[in-house]
Amino acid sequence: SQPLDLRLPTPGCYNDPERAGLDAKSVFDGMTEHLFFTLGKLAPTASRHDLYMALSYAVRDRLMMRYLATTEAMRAHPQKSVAYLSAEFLIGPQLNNNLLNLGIQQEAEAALRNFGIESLQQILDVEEEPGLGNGGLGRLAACYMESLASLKIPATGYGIRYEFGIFDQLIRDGWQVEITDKWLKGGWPWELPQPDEACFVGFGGRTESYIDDKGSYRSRWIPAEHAIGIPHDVPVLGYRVNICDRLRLWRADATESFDFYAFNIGDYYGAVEEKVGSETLSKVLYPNDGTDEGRRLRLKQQHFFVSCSLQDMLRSLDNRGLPVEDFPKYWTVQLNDTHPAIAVAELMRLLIDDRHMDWDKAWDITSRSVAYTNHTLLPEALEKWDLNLFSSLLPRHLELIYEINRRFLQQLRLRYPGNDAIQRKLSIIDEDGSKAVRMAHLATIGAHHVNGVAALHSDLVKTDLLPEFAELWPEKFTNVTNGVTPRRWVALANPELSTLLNEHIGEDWISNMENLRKLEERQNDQGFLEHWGNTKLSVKRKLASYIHRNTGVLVDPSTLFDVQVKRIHEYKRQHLNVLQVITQYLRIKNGQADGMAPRTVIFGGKAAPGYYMAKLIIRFINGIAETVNADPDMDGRLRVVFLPDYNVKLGEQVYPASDLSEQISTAGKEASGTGNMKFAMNGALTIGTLDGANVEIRELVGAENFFLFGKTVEEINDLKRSGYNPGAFINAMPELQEALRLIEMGHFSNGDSELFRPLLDNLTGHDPFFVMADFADYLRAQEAVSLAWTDRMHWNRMSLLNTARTGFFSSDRSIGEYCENIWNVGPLNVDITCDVR
Ligand code: C3B
Repeated sequence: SQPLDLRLPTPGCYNDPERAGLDAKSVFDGMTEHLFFTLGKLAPTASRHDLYMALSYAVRDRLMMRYLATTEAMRAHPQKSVAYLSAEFLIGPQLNNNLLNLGIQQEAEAALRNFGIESLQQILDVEEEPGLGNGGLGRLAACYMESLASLKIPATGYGIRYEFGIFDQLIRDGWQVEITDKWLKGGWPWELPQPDEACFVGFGGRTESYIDDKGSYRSRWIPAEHAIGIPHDVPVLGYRVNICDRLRLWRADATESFDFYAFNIGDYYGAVEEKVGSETLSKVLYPNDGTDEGRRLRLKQQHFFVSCSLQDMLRSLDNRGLPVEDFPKYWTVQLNDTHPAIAVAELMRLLIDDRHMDWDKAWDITSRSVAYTNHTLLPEALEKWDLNLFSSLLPRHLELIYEINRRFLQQLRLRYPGNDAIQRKLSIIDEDGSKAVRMAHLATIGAHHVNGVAALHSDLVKTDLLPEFAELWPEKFTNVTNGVTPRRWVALANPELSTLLNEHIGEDWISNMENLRKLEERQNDQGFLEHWGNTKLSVKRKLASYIHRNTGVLVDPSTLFDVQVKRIHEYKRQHLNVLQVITQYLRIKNGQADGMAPRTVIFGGKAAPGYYMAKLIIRFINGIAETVNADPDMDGRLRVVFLPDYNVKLGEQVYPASDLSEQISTAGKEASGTGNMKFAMNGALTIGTLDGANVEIRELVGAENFFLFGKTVEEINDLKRSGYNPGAFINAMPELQEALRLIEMGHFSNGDSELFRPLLDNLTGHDPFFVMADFADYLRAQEAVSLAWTDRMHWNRMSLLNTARTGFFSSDRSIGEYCENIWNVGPLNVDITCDVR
């Protein structure tokens, strides 16, 4: 077949914006065409949603040249590509990001004016975001895809196209109410279904042995049911580059053969049931963040997307005439936590059963291709599958896992003769209690590298989580501190700050965040610091108006915006923050609030629907908010706001408008955090514990520009060992006693003294996350915050230094480290006649 001539559609347009379709007139023409032909609408009657769709299609057209050029370059000159396997990709709104990366935000705005729209924002507001993730882990995957493309690394993000993403959160009477997320209802213009590239996946059934042509015994799997995965591709454009990577999300369909069979024997309803059953596979995202639900459907989802993805990678070798043996030369497979860990067994199965490879060869290929990122130490988050469930769903995989395990345990016996304990401890099969498959062990044994997500976390993976594995294979274990993309989280989210930065240090920081260091030269420039403060204030005004529109609470933008947005979890300790707010409330009430900074305390985040304590914490925040905001004594001094339905879009409004970032998890519990980075880049100061990436943030911005408090990992462990008694801490703090007493009296629950009892019992009983132990020091650190706020120039200087010194947390740096230390991949050069400007 003729290779695609990408030069044809736009001849000679190199560096000519008009011919490249990137000028306002071309964007307008593209919109007009799509309104007419794609959407069946006439311009004068088009709604904002129509215009959003038309603009999105026009922008998508402009990605296609880069997308196809990338595919073509990879076909013509194969090189190693990253396969990022993740059950979640929390990509956020797409339109503005693509406009920014193409460099045509102004052109789009100009085009929109011809349709009577004054600002791009009016159209951006219409966009529905795909909530295909819970929180940090899913958002990290999205930042990494953006950085991969910006660094010109060929990559595919493989995941699931959930029909319903993370639920929408409403607040009713202070409680969280979950609403189904119908993100596809208006049509989503950013995906390209590719039914021609569908893959089959089996489930259940049995295995059988047979003798192959060469007379050797082999095993094969006879699944009881099948599903089809239809890829839906989302182009991922990098910042001002020609390459365009992709996100390949699998949607489950029923297999036709089964439908037809049942139909022919007259069992029409049986056929429909099968169809409904397999479509359910990609129906909904599990809304638990960091806890293992252990449900059959979830394991099915994991195997479904992993199998489709690996088949797709193998097929890409076949299509280019490359030998299967070269798999590790062309693919590096990254497991984003253990959710895709079944890949170790599935790749073995595909190589051994389908490609008839022998064990050693298949294991060599698998273990040279796969690497694993651990994102949590919480025991309840470490995936374990009940053996019966596992074998009923994936009988062939279990056989392979037994063999992987047998060989591994043999290796252990040689290394530690007579040490049965270590075998039990490291075995993939957990034999304590009811038997289970430990996915972290499977991933660790199958991977060539295992990394944690912040320096402290990676150390704890080695010392606490997998110490014996780390001793066995020290070179396998490494760290890659998380990062976030400066395009979305500064350039897009904070245009006010971006303009200031562009004017004073140039635009280079957007692709090289370390250039923000140049700001340090301005740290003693009074005029500049004032400008810095005013920029923040103008962003805070926008958030204040959002808060008023969405919650009815009026907040004063000149107060200190003290913000905690993240999933609601006991280890993240939103309740510690609330208790501190109650103390401030009491001090104001008692006339002891001299020197206290006037604050607006803002919360946002979803709780897993089955996590009772987290939902009660939301109710608690809203109870306090109601009492505080209704009390005239608090006017001008204290406001408490809970922002419903926290998501990427809302995050883009919140981070830039924050003065203080609350990163107050119990030391050792938050693997990294990434919100902490977004706040700091946007000039918020952190109040935080020595946990996750907070440690590195503090080192980089300087201890004097960070409000540290709380017990260290060692101190927490000591407390645990010596028998922690929260009562002792409570007794030493009269203010804390008073706060607890008020809660108990029903002061924040309209006299209901039972409402928050489970929370109080938890804190005063065993207090598993050491809230009481850290309270006094937290209060002290908050007083230091108040004091610092009184000297505004000094505050602005600290804020500036936070921005200047957090370039390290760009996901470009993280991805650079993965490429260099784990993946061994390099950039792809794509030549197209229409270079972006
Ligand atoms: C999260 C961790 O809780 C965060 O500390 C970390 O920054 C991010 O991952 C990204 O590494 N995490 C999550 O969101 N979901 C999980 N199941 C496990 C970890």
